[in-house]
Amino acid sequence: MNGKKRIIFHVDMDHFYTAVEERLRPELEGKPVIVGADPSGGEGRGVVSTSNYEARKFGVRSGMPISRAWKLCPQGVYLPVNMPLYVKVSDRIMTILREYGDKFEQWGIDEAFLDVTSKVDGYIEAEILAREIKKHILVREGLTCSVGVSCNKLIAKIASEMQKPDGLTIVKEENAEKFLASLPVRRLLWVGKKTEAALGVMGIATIGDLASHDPGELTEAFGVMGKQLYLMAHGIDNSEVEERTEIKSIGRDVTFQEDTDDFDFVLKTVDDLAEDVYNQVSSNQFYFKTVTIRVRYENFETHTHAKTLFFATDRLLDLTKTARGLMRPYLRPDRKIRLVGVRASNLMSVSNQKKLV
Ligand code: TTP
Ligand code: MG
Repeated sequence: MNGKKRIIFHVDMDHFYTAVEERLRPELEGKPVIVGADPSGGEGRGVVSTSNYEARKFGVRSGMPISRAWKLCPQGVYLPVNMPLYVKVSDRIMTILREYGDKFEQWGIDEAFLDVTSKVDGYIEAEILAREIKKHILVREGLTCSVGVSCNKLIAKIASEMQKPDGLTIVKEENAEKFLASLPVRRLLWVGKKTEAALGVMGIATIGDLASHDPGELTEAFGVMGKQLYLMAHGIDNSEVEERTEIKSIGRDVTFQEDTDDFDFVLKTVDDLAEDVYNQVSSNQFYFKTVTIRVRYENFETHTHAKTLFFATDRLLDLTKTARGLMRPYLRPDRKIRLVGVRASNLMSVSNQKKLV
């Protein structure tokens, strides 16, 4: 730690699915647009995925039954969900955003956190950088987003919701508690309907109410979560911005019916496991870079051994050859094997990989 105060951005695209559709169909301009299930003239089942801000004026909201949306806004333009399109646009936006942060964390299809601490000196520079990011996305993708800027993820996320659409909200650390105080508790991450109701019973409606409540009583009512709620209400959140791929690795292992020293059989099993792993890796459209094997001997002594390749690959042969190579030193005439496993990690999605080329 260098002691420098962190500066964190939260970027959230405005009415994402409908915005992407509108960008492709200029004739939708100014109309209420709803993406979701087929309304079938008001008889449709399923829900609204999202609606643009014109449709929101009629009360249409994400998660609402599509039949209800139809009642509220029969004149709206209803479009089906085109997930591959939104994923493609999302990937491009995330590639833009990633460049701006020391650290980057995607959070859902249209949101990300950036830690920009080393990129800016203070909040004036942070504002300039946030405007630059907003402009970059607008010029490249024709889409607007809302940005929250603060000293941690919690406040940055709440800030980004404050002035949607096309917003920019900066909350300095010294103003954080005051900023939070009047907001409903529901705005805090992790506070769902149930917690909101339980807090309501205790007379807690706003984040300010929560902050001034007796922390002991909160812990009594909610356990560890109570302490967390109390800290959040005071604007305290030390969690890091950290990149995560949802699936970190894909692996398979097998315990033999009988411990074996038939090493041809062991290697054949490694090939089979590698093929299983490969099928799952490729059906998720991943490239992998690291291969790990696991061996358990008859006395349960267990070893893992990994190799990281110089390149990311999506070839079965790279997986089987590497796994076999890693396994060989463990095939010893004096030791029977009980279990073997193969794992691929350091995964990246094919779409990201293509962008690097
Ligand atoms: P959100 O960012 O929550 O919503 P939004 O981008 O449509 O609108 P806002 O301007 O308020 O940010 O979600 C992003 C996308 O995720 C949204 O465009 C559609 C999808 N989504 C659903 O499919 N179902 C849901 O219930 C929600 C909340 C979102
Ligand atoms: Mg959004």
